[in-house]
Amino acid sequence: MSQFYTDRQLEQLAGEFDEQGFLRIEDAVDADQLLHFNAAIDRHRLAFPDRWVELSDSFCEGTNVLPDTADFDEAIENPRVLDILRRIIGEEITFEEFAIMLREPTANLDEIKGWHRDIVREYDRRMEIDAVSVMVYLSDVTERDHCFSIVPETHNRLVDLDPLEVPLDAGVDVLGPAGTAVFFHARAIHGGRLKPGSSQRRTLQSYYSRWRDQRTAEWSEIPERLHGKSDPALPPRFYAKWNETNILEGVGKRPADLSPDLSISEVIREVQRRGREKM
Ligand SMILES: O=C(O)CCC(=O)C(=O)O
Repeated sequence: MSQFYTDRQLEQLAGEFDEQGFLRIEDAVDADQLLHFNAAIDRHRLAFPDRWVELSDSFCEGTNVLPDTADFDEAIENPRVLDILRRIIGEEITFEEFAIMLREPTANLDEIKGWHRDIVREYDRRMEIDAVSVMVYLSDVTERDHCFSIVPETHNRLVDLDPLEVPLDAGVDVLGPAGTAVFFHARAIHGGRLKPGSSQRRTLQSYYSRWRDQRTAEWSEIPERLHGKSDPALPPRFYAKWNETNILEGVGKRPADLSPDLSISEVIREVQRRGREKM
């Protein structure tokens, strides 16, 4: 039983997600949580600059922050989001990955995150992608701001569409006030759309899948604080992948040929570069 949605609402939301490949709800996070998350980001960047990866002058990401702080646990476990995810994925739902994304104002509008599918970049392997991402906006995203864009139904009915064939101006820009949550299927074609007058855009992003599958990415360590937790409000195997070493071949996996001396940031940069080559 959800305390936020009726059964009928959950059914409608899950139905919309299944058909469109994405879903947007406002007020997933309240004003106090927004203040808390934004302040936690500032603290983390100051205290742990090495955990942050810059993939371009507009793209900065914190990918392995959970070992350093419990500040974002409530974003991963947000019941307003989880109630919907449980309907979409079922009780086998498990947490995969968490990242903080900052999209900075820039005059360089060449987007590093052009149209793509997540996790696996090879077109022929697109059916292996089976995860749901939830992106929570911590700043307002207006038509003037860099935004997340998605091509509806490309997770399913239009799954044969190749990201390389999608025109730059296609897709739906998903705008919304701070506190909005956007759920999207990782197989749906999506990307960032950069705007010349954008403010800094801040988002939190979590990925979820099923606990029986391989892990989709190994960038977010799941600390004991989370996997040792016994919370009846959470799905039963929510942090089951904390020690999973079987990682899906793709942009979530450290390539075996890279030097062990490279930091996670350097590895992610290289994996993203190789991923773009494979498209
Ligand atoms: O919203 C954005 O800026 C891009 C997000 C994206 O492409 C991704 O999360 O894979």
